[in-house]
Amino acid sequence: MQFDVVSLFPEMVSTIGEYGVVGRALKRELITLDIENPRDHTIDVHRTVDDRPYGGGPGMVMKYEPVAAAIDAAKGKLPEGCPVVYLSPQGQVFDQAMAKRFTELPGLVLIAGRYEGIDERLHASHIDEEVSLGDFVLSGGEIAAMAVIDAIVRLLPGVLGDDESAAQDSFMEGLLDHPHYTRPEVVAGSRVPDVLLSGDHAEIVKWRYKQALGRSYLRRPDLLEKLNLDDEQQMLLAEFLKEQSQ
Ligand code: 4GO
Repeated sequence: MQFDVVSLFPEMVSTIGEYGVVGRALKRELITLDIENPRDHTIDVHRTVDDRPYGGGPGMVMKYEPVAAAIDAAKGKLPEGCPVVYLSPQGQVFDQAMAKRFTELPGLVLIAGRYEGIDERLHASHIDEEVSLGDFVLSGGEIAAMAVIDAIVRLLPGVLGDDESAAQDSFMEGLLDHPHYTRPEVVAGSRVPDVLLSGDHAEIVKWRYKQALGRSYLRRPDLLEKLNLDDEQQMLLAEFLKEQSQ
């Protein structure tokens, strides 16, 4: 999959390609990551990318032309039919389902805004989707674009190794993760749950699933609402709550 990010801070964005899972995917040529700086698409001597807002008020707005030219350049490098996504708190909220949908694409252009954002007219002419990481404000779209890329790349076929991708067991989908433990068996007087030391794989799978259900119920009831639990899941959750109260 090919990613192109439009950003005034290209070095900030390229760091995601230097570490971990995304770094490995880049090295193995499972993805490409390119960056277009609107400043390289200015034509005035001052290389101006921002200007004062019409109507007045504080802050600056990213100018139409340099951003439009940067998007055009990015699209020119990618296959036909790669959508252009603008990151902002006004967008549709990003989630795992959206990450999955994006993995079907040959590529993605992500626009990282700065200042008060981009000239509104870019939405009609150049932008296909507006996406938000959640209800908070960042000083730039770069970190949001990097998060979206990370979430997509780890879902691409062949990116995670066999042991890493166990975390994608489909029956855990839509739930919070279960607790994890590693050596030593006792730390600060706290023991690893016996079941995890039992070697009974079926019991361990069941325990983890029950924990995932229970944690989701307690911390994110909105997630469970969406899942419509069947009888067996209801029973496991009831067991969790009973054990919790003991
Ligand atoms: C995205 C971008 C928040 C998000 C942003 C978010 N803030 N919640 N700030 O995903 C326009 C200029 C948007 C700064 C950008």
